[in-house]
Parts: sequence; C-alpha cells; structure tokens
Amino acid sequence: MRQDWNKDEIAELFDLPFMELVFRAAEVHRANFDPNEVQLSQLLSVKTGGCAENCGYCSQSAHFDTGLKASRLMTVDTVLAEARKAKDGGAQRFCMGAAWRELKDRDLPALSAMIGGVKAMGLETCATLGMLRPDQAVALKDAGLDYYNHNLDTSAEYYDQVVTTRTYQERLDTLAAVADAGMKTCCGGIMGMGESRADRVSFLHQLTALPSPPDSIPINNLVAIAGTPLGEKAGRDGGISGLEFVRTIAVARIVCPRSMVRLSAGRSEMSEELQALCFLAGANSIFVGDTLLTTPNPQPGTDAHLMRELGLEPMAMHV
Ligand code: SAM
Ligand code: DTB
Ligand code: SF4
Repeated sequence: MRQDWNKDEIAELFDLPFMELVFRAAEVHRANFDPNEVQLSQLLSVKTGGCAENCGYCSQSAHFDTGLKASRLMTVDTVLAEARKAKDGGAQRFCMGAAWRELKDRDLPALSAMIGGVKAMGLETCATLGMLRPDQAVALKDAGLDYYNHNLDTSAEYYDQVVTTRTYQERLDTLAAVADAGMKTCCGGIMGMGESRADRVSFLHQLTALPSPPDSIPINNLVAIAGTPLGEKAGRDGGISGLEFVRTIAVARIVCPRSMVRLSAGRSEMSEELQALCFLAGANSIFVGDTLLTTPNPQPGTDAHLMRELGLEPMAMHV
C-alpha cells in the first residue's frame, strides 16, 4: 500500500474525468472490501454544548450563540441504555462524543465505565472527547476503546479560518498519542467550509502523511448552523457541489485503500442518488439514528429504504 503520495498526484486524481475517478475508486474499494456492505455507526453526545473551543462550524462552541442548550456529562446508565437501543436498532458501532477541549482526568472513571459497558454489548467502540495526553489514551484503550476520533477537519493552510483555540500540531499530537496507545485512529474532515480544492488536496495529503494512515476517515459535509461563522458563510456561498463531495470521497478511497471511509454529517440534505454515488466512490459506513450529535440525521425508515433500494447489507463486525 502506497503512503508516499505527493500533492500533485492527489490533485491529478481530483482532476480526472468524473467517471474515470469514480471507476478507479470503485476498483480500489472492491479490492479491499465487499462493495455491498456498509457499517452502521450510531453517535451519542454524552456531554453537549458549552465547549471552550471556537471551531467555526460547531453548534456546541460557547463562543457562538447557536441556541443550543448545554448539558452535563450523562450518567453511565443513560449511555448504556442508549447503546442498547442502538444495538437493537441494528448498529454495529457506537461513538460517544463530548464537547470538550480536552479530556479531564476526573471524567476518566465514568468514561471508562461507559466504554467497557458498550464494548461488552458486542459493539465496536469509538469516542471523541477532545485532546488526549498519552497516558489518557492508554487508559481509554485499557477500558476497551477500539477507535478514537480526532479530526484534522481541513488543510493546515485553511485551518486558521476554522479554529484558533488549538493548533494543527496539537491535533497531530493527540493522533500520535492514540496510535501509540495501540488504538485505531479515526481522523477526517469537513467539506464545504469555504475551502478550495487545493485545501481538500492538502487535507487528504496530510492524512496519507500521518505515521500510518487513519484506520477510519469520516468525511463530513458541513451542516450549516445559524450563529456560527462558517455556517453563516456557507449560507451565503452555498458550500461545495454534490459532485465535488463525491470526488473527495473517491480520492480518499484511492489514497487510503484499506481505511473505513465514512459518509458522515450532511446526509439529511443529500438525495438517495447522491448517497449512492458516495457508496460507489468507496464510502462504506454511515451514521444511523435520527440525530448525529446535535443535528438531524435521516430517520431509520429512510435509511432502511436507502439500504433496500441499493441492496446494501450491514457490515459484519471486524474488530
Ligand atoms: N469536541 C471534540 C473535538 O472536536 O475534538 C469532539 C466532538 S466534535 C463535534 C467531532 C467532529 O464533528 C468535528 O471534528 C467535526 O469534524 C464534526 N462536526 C462538528 N460540527 C459539524 C458540522 N456543523 N458539520 C459537519 N461536521 C461537524
Ligand atoms: C465526525 O467526523 N462526524 C461525526 C463524528 N465524527 C463524531 C459528528 C458529526 C457532527 C455533526 C454536527 C452535530 O450533529 O452537532
Ligand atoms: Fe468543541 Fe468539538 Fe465543537 Fe470544536 S468541534 S467547538 S472542540 S465540540
């Protein structure tokens, strides 16, 4: 597997005629996965809102007035009850998100109990809790955490337009701590924040240039949140086209052939046909359930229809 992609080569992939690009991505997808299988992941916001960071797209930042009500960390029992519902609803994977700048040691016991309990249900576990120190990453791994999600979100060049309260390097440091602890890394980004194609090239290049490519790559389409700088900007500029989003998925699939590529936020605004193109281009996971962290996601019946129409099957567990 290649890890030495340079930016020009990645830009050339983006520039391919659309049919050629999607065909190549589909070939890579088939060589590494069953193209008719999609992993179903469910999210739960275990601690919502009031976040100290100023990520310009986020409903949960305390820096912007988005009308979101902040809440405290959920109890372990509440989280486990939600995980049980997710499993009964058909999810194979459960991801717990907290609106924190970084994990605090005082919250580790509760998080460990949540992770252990979810894992014991036979679900793949993932968490996204902000920055981690190496010893915290080890503690989460020991608790049963399979994946840790920490997104680079965009290119190093565009990053300052997105967030200023933590550096790109700090994100890379957390990713290194996760990998060093022996957990799988989940690292992706958001498209349609006003970045250029060159930024999307640079962002995907950065993923390939990590010490090892992310095991999981969530590709989000910006959900425009009123009151956030990037949400307001996207409202004016219109974000990126569906076809450019598909191109981004296809290039991610080609440059990271064995990674899970997750068609993440933004599906509520996508047609079945656009989502089908994303799957053809190599996406092999979606978030299910009627809410992501704080924003709406397609209803279970809508996704069941999509899966049936496309003949897609839930992916067997593979951790
Ligand atoms: N607070 C933690 C952190 O950011 O490290 C974890 C939770 S955070 C909400 C997880 C990811 O969700 C972000 O990195 C971002 O990529 C994605 N996300 C958040 N708000 C979004 C939005 N409005 N549209 C698309 N993706 C979004
Ligand atoms: C990721 O990249 N996308 C998911 C998951 N990682 C945690 C979250 C999407 C959140 C969308 C906005 C919201 O619902 O608040
Ligand atoms: Fe906080 Fe995460 Fe939202 Fe950034 S993306 S403001 S770190 S919850």
